[in-house]
Amino acid sequence: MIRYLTAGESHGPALTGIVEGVPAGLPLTEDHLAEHLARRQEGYGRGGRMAFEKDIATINSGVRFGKTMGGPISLYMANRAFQKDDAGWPVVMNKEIEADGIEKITLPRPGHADLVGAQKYRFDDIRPVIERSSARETAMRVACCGIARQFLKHFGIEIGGHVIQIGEVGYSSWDEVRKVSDTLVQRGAEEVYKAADQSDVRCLDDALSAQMRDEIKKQRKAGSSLGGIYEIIVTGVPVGLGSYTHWDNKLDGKIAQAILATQAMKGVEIGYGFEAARNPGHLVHDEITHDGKAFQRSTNRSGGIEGGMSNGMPIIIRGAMKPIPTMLNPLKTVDMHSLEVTNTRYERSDVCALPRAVVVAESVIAPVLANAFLEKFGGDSISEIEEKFKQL
Ligand code: EPS
Repeated sequence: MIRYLTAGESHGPALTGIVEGVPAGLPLTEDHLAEHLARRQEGYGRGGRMAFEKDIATINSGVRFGKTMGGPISLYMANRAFQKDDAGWPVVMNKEIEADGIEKITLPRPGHADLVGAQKYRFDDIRPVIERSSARETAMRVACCGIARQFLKHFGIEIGGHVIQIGEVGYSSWDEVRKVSDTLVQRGAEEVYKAADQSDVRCLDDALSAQMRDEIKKQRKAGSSLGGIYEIIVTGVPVGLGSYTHWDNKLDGKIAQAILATQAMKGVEIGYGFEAARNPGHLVHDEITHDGKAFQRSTNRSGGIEGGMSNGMPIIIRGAMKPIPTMLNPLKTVDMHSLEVTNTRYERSDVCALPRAVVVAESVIAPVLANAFLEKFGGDSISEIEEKFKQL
């Protein structure tokens, strides 16, 4: 099974990742990881930091002659902000004593990990919480998950996402969202993300893209921030990934966990999701057909998952991201030291990270799908897995 761990702080020297459980013989180079890392950095609404970070993951172990060796793969990614923005970090990293002149951050931002993180770990300074809870960590997540994504691609499974709503701006109705989604699955997920990448808000509709940009501009001026909804499509999925036999084997449950475990995510649905709750059964379930070769479904309202298992139809996931808690226009908070009621203080941030978060969401579900695939067709090497997969 593929497992990964990331380490590193937002303004520390680097992010590190370890990915284990990748079968031997998978073609893998730094260039394979670079594609999605670069995509994650593009998007309207991003903050100043993305102008100078150039995320490149260096592979330090587990790969030889461009192929995995079956052992742990370690990745390294430098933070350019380490030089540019000291944040007190270079000075205090390897000292046991508290350095003079390093200002403590004591104003927790509503909606952020700041206050609870400081309470939980008994910090009198929010800085350590900010550093590790920051979405900077998603850069290494995309790199680690890029390996699982490369594995899935090898077996014809592609993942692609696009934005369907930013703030109030989005497709006019559920029917429209569904129609867009139905057309997209015909194109295959790789084409979906490549087409979405043509828009700097990652929306496939040009008119909507322009409105979304205006909405972000408006909230930037107002000193606020924006979230939204995205859709992720997975194509090429074989029947039977996941299982109905135990709660923790269910593919939809695992996908939901991966999405909600991503910074700022507040909601997830699969297929008709919440819409299924508003409709009677005959308008929700997908009728079963057979084309002489295989069972099919006449529609894909279940979003490719029935009973916690992939049913061979494309998997459709929608995720909701909240607006970023760091805003130019302050909210009320309480100083952790003086207990004085005051305003939050602004730190450099993105106004809307949703277009970039789509790439993170595409990435985090890759290990989930790869593991469900390995559970069914698993082996120690790619050639062994290929043999099992061909028998399907
Ligand atoms: C982030 C704050 C900003 C973002 C950062 C996430 O960084 P900074 O505080 O240095 O301006 O740019 O995202 C990234 C650096 C990234 O690579 O995604 C936060 O507080 O979560």
